[in-house]
Amino acid sequence: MIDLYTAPTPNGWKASITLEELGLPYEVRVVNLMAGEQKNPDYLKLNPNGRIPTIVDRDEGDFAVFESGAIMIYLAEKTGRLLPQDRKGRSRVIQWLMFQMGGIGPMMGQANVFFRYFPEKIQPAIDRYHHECRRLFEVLDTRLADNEFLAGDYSIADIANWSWVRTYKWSGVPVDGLDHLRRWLDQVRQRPAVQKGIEVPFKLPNLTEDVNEKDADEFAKGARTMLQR
Ligand SMILES: N[C@@H](CCC(=O)N[C@@H](CS)C(=O)NCC(=O)O)C(=O)O
Repeated sequence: MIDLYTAPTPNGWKASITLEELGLPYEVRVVNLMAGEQKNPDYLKLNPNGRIPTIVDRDEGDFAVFESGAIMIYLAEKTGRLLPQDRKGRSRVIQWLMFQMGGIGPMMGQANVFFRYFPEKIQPAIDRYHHECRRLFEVLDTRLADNEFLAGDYSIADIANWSWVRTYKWSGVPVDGLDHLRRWLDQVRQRPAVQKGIEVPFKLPNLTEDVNEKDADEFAKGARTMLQR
């Protein structure tokens, strides 16, 4: 049994979708980010960075893993699935996973901060992150033109990138003209494990694939409090 400490965000969905895909039994522990629970001393013992997600593998002496990419690799290795075992295949998946960890995630995260959460609209900062996200989306689109998935068979690289890119409307980044990316977004969305994983720890109002502006304002107010911690 695995404990999953999470909240309804892209990094959280990376872990919950992976657990669902692998069919591993897990218990959800909701971390209320707006209330600052990610900074509680007990939680910091599991995740020194004070963020979600974290897993605790109770079958392995309560072994804790933080950082969503490290969690995905740990779970894939535990089961021998979603990450090839040959050196080149494994490297390809890890390259596209790192592309998400070092590029898509941080850039979309900053786009959200400047486009959605900052009370002041600093247009050059918004433009900078929107431009960089669009550039990264184009890299994915080019890759997906000749490949059904990012790195061979469907893998943790697809789960990681998909969990973020699906929120492109929230980040304000257009996907017009990126037909291969849109094909892949739809294809991954159809997977039953993905549909379950994105409802963990609970279903969000319309903030991801559709953005309802009233819900968006409410959410942005709460998210602003996190920027001060
Ligand atoms: N590099 C970390 C980033 C985790 C992260 O930024 N999580 C966000 C939610 S998507 C969070 O916990 N935010 C709370 C905060 O900023 O206090 C990972 O991939 O696990």
